[in-house]
Amino acid sequence: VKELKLIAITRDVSPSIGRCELTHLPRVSIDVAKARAQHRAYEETLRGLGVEIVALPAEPALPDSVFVEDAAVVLDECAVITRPGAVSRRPETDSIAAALRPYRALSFIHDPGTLDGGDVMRVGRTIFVGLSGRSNRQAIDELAGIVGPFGYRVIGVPVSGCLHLKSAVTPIAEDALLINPGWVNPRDFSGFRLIEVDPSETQAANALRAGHGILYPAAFPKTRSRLEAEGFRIVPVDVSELAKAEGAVTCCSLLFGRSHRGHRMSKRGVGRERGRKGGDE
Ligand code: CIR
Repeated sequence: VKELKLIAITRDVSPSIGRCELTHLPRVSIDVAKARAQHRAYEETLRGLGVEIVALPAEPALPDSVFVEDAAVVLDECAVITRPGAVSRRPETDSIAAALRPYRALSFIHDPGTLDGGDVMRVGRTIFVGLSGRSNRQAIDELAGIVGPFGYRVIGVPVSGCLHLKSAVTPIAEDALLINPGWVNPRDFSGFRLIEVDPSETQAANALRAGHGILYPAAFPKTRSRLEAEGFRIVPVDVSELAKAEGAVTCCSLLFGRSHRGHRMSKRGVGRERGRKGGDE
């Protein structure tokens, strides 16, 4: 089988990251230079796994803009530009829409919907969306309307105790999920092989599957051992500075396959965006 080239959109760490949104952690000072160095190493690690990096310049006025995952949901068939739950993060989406336009037809989430990409987990043709402090039922319904025609089933799942659905559960194989059962109900994911984080490593459920490897924070050795014992190939990355901003490994990239169809060439593409209205987008 010929493999699809993977692309990751990333964005440099904002110099204002110290003013990031915080929900579950106390504010501590973030070393911007160190955060940048770790972010570059993260990009390098993705490159090592065969991923092409499309790096956007830092946005000095947008503290959380390194966390590009929250601004869009990219599927093979389309990309959905979100409307982030935190008001301070809404201006992040314009530049992400511009970066995705060469690759995908775009659709948009509208007021009163709010959606963070960190709440959206696709496994096969199922898209789980966390009902968190950031994402609401209206956005789930709107997303379902956009992706339903492509054959996706969208399921809202309650999340409590953490920021996003993907703080609590992430895919590590076609049929396997890494999960913290304290923050989501494992019964919402019946049918999957579930691997639980080590109970002493509550933040450890966020892993990023890329190519043949799984990018995984160096901070969680016990859960890493569990994963390796189950045969998963772990590629550790040190993301300690961005963790102070409540970021983990999935949130720093938008990872997708280069479209087979050559979206730029297709008549359905540029200039025929669905649901683009004026206003707060
Ligand atoms: C926020 O609260 O929005 C940021 N400080 C952290 C966002 C992390 N995003 C993610 O895990 N998808």
